Amino acid sequence: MDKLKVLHFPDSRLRKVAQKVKNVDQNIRDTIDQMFFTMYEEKGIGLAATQVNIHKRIIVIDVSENKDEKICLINPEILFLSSDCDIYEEGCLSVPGFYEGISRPKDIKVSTLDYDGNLIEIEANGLLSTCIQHEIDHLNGKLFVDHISTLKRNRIEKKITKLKKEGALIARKNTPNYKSVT
Ligand code: GNR
Ligand code: NI
Repeated sequence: MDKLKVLHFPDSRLRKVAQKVKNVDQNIRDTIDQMFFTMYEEKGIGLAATQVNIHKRIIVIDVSENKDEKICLINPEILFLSSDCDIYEEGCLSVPGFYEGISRPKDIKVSTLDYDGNLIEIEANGLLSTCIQHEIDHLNGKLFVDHISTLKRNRIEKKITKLKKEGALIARKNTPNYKSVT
């Protein structure tokens, strides 16, 4: 299977709002399989279709230690967000090498279609809650850096742009996606 290319901030395609999936057919399931493959290869705990330039409302997640608990969300809708928040150190495959503490609602409830096209509800807290919110943001063209100060965001944008120019960040199929920033 081929790894999909992950777009990097500040690519404007990361700002597109993804479209609802009309039918969970074999084509969609193939996309989901490729997204899981890409997410595991890139050592991410989640991936939104937007990040691989597919503008459909599809998310894959695996926050388990043994990488054996696949969760896929299609057309997710937030039903509940708690008023109390939690801060997690967030990273993003589209913002490689940068991490910031982000405050988000602690507990959430979402309704979503699953891999088989069945409508289900998921209640989440902790890292899974954070991850689902981070991924739904992607489907709406939003990134975790939008939750931090403009000063910090601009600094990150400059550094990533510079690394790309130097060729230190190479987004190509089947190659390591980036060298870490030290
Ligand atoms: O791999 C990832 N780790 C992560 C850590 C804290 C909060 C969110 C995430 S998601 C991220 C993968 C990614 O970019 N998903 O869109
Ligand atoms: Ni992300």
